[in-house]
Amino acid sequence: MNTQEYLDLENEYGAHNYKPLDVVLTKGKGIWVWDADGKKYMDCLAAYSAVNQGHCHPEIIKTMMAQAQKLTLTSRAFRNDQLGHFYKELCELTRSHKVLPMNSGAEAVETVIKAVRKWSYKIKGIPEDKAEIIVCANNFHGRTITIVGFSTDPTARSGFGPFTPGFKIIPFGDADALEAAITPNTAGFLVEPIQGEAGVIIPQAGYFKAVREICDRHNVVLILDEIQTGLGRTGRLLAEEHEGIEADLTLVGKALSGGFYPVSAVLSNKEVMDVLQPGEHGSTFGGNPLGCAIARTAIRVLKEEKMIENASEMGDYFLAGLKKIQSLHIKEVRGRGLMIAMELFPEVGGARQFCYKLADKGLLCKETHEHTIRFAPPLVIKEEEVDWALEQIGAVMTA
Ligand code: IF1
Repeated sequence: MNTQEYLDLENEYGAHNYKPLDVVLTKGKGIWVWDADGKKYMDCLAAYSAVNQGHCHPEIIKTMMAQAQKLTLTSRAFRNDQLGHFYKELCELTRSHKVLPMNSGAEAVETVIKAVRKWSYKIKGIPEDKAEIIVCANNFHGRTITIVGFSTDPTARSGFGPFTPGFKIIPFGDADALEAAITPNTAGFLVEPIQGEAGVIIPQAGYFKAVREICDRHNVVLILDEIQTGLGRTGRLLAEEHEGIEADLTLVGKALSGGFYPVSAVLSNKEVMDVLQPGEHGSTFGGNPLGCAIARTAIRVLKEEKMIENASEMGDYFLAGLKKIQSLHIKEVRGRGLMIAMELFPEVGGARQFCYKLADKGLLCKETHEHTIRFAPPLVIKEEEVDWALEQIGAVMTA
């Protein structure tokens, strides 16, 4: 089948809730993917950071095949021999006490909201049904009704109400606004260390130190959504390390499986997680042996193959290279590790045209909002490959 036939098939039978580039991918290996016509591209999106380990990582394939032939799903009505190991290895890696496994990122967010609300009633002593959770403007935490209910993006939320109450929105990067928003009923503060969908927005140095201190002083649980920033993307295992703080609760997903299978998790200290009693939360697939086995290998190769260090080095190199591109279109480049954004002047007329031009040259990336292009390749990218990417980006931006 050719590209047009695939597009026609999707358009006829699929819901139109996406507007993807018209590139039909059929194969991937490391940082490279191939389309239906055999054209090769560098993947500078990495499935929104779910394939940090590179496409079809051979070690993860091995684990997946072996586990798939043994046992895939038991439900949590019974135990399985992968879950405990997954818990222990993830706790040791992230210095957490307790793990609650789910599948998608949005489910991890929903899970943490339930846990924090319950903690606030049982332990903090907030009156039943009065808990408030503070979130930030321009957040992205997923697509469920509760989550889009506290989004400030009209496209994400319009037409989907009524929404779940109990959320308060403050500006991102403003510690005074957090202090001012806290009441005796505040249970938690949910925030991305770097706002991804908003366009890779990095807060000022010291913001999270101040946030940590404010949360401690008011006994407010600090929840970091590291679903996108976590697991090496920013050049550290968790983006919180750049800030010199530790969250009370951390959400991970995406790269937790290296892109093989939806696996997410809430990482918690003991006090919050212990409020959840049998029957109060769960998922048919959460903690399944196939997902756990895959995740164990996905986090092992991230460490063993020094992908986090590489993300730090290659991220600095990529960013420095982008800064050298002399183009009247570019307003700013910014990033941390391999989470990089190039913001264009609005007069240029949208970033998407450049994504198409880059695709022609064999580099896949995606605009976020109108005017920003995100570069976030798998963390296994090498220096000469960054050089090649910079050459293509330079050519397109200065043409
Ligand atoms: C889509 C963006 C990325 C996330 C954070 C939770 C979730 C996400 C910080 C939910 C998901 C995705 C989903 C994807 C597009 C995407 C995205 F452009 F919207 F912002 F990555 F940059 N927290 N992010 O970034 O995780 O339930 O999807 O597993 O198409 O919606 P999920």
